[in-house]
Amino acid sequence: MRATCPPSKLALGLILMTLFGQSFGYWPTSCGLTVGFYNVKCGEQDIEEFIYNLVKKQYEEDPDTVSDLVRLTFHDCFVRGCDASVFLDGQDTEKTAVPNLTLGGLDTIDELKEAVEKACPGVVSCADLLMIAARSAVHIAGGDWFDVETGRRDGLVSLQSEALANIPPPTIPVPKAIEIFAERGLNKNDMVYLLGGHTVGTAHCQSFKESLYNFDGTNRPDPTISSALLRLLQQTCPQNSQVDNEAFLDQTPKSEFTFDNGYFKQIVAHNGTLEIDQQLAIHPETRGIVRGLAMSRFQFLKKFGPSMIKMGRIGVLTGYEGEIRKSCHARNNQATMPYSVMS
Ligand code: HEM
Ligand SMILES: *[C@@H]1O[C@H](CO)[C@@H](O)[C@H](O)[C@H]1NC(C)=O
Ligand SMILES: CC(=O)N[C@H]1CO[C@H](CO)[C@@H](O)[C@@H]1O
Repeated sequence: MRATCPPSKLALGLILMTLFGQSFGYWPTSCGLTVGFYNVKCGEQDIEEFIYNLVKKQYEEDPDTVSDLVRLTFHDCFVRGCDASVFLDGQDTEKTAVPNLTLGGLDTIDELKEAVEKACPGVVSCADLLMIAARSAVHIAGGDWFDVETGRRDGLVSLQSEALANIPPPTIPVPKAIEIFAERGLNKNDMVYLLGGHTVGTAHCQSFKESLYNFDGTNRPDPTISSALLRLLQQTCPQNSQVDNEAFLDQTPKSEFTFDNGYFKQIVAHNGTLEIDQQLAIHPETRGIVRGLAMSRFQFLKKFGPSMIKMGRIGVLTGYEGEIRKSCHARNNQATMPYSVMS
């Protein structure tokens, strides 16, 4: 997978920026992506603002919108790059993988795409739509604004096996997590900032039940979880119940769908819902960064956007690669080839 951008493209981007940046009305940045790629492509319509307003309405109706969209960017970008492959329907596509059983926001994306197609048909890729929508949601939920890079095209391939191999389980050890982020051009700091995405949303019992009753095969709970949180999570997820309830990732009351540093404050207080959350605050490689963010909301909000931009560069398709899908859950020409034979 192309984790980072080839330097030649970056250099070319810089030259183009100097020569033509002004006249095109956008700044080429890197990986063939640019800030404001759609500026002159939808007539009078400012498509980023158009998407922002739709997301605002959706968030007001259902605050899950922010957690759904932010998590989708992670699942899209970590599997085959940010190419909207996470949305494709079909047998054995990414979203049929076990970690994807709980992915929300697919309807939200369909609604956004339909509206965008009416306003500016055939122009905006699903991969860019997701990034613009997630940035909008973060800002609406209290986070800092960041200028997203755009110009991605949509991929034609989506494989369940790749989702299974690339989406880390909640029990992943911190050093292993650092490794898989590094393979994608994201350093340890980026990883911690991005995991700050867990300041919004929920997890299902199946994602943390082992920590409550049989941590690491010990037949005991995770000894590092605070007793107050352990009690709450055990109530939410009784040992012998098959019901897959949900618990908040950020335990700060009234902050479950607000973009702030509440998550970092909570994990420092041993209140991490997932094992990875709990470990992030404990492991010597990451605990210093976590403590810094727990002390400064300003610092976290400032750092999150730039790391999202970096994640947004993973394995992107540009130029004549891929396609601009009309509907996010299907390739434009479904008849051409079965998903599994393409590469
Ligand atoms: C080592 C890396 C990561 C692991 C192991 C991990 C794991 C998980 C798990 C197990 C859940 C709960 C799923 C469920 O039970 O419903 C979850 C939720 C979530 N994750 Fe992560 N995650 C990681 C990184 C990220 C990153 C980089 C982002 C985004 C920047 C992110 C954003 C989210 C969000 C927003 C939710 C809440 C979703 C909802 O409320 O529906 N995660 N994550
Ligand atoms: C930890 O979480 C529990 C359960 O939500 C809560 O009662 C407790 O106040 C939290 N601790 C802190 C320091 O906020
Ligand atoms: C959201 C989504 O597509 N979920 C799918 C996850 O996988 C199961 C079976 O593997 C499908 O039935 C779900 O539709």
